[in-house]
Amino acid sequence: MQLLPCFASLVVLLLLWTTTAAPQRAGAAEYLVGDVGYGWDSGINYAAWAREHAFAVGDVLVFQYVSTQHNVYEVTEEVYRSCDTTGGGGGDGVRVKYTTGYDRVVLAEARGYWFICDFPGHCLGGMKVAVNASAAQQHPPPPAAGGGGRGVVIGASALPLGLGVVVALMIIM
Ligand SMILES: [Cu+2]
Repeated sequence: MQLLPCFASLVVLLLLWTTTAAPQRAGAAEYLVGDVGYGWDSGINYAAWAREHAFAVGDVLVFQYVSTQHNVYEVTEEVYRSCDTTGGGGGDGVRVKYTTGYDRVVLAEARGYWFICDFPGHCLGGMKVAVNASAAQQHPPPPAAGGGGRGVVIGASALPLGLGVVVALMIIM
């Protein structure tokens, strides 16, 4: 009769062990803006796309597009709203211009980022995206150089520990 609760605790312990020792996703995330099949193009709701993700410092945005038809300007929030890159109030509000057709933008700082396409009419037509990179680590930091990943290390050390606890509990019961 004592077998059942003992077995139950064993299952619980094993579950605890596997969840805590599961390999973690290391490093920053990379996001293809607009996702596969769409990319950076006209007629896509990038506000909806951005809402689906939680961006953090170190993450990378990839803009994929036909370079003769679009470009990517990182701009101020003001220009993002007005779509006016001609420079109404002093500076033109354009931080960086990307034009290769495959641009990787690292979100290096914890702040808002605003991107538009500067081809005539595209920004006004909705080809713009705003993301906010949070300082809080959404992902574990990348492993140190040469390391094979934290998950492996944790798993290796947790295995004997987890087994030890299970065995000890079985003896007690
Ligand atoms: Cu465009």
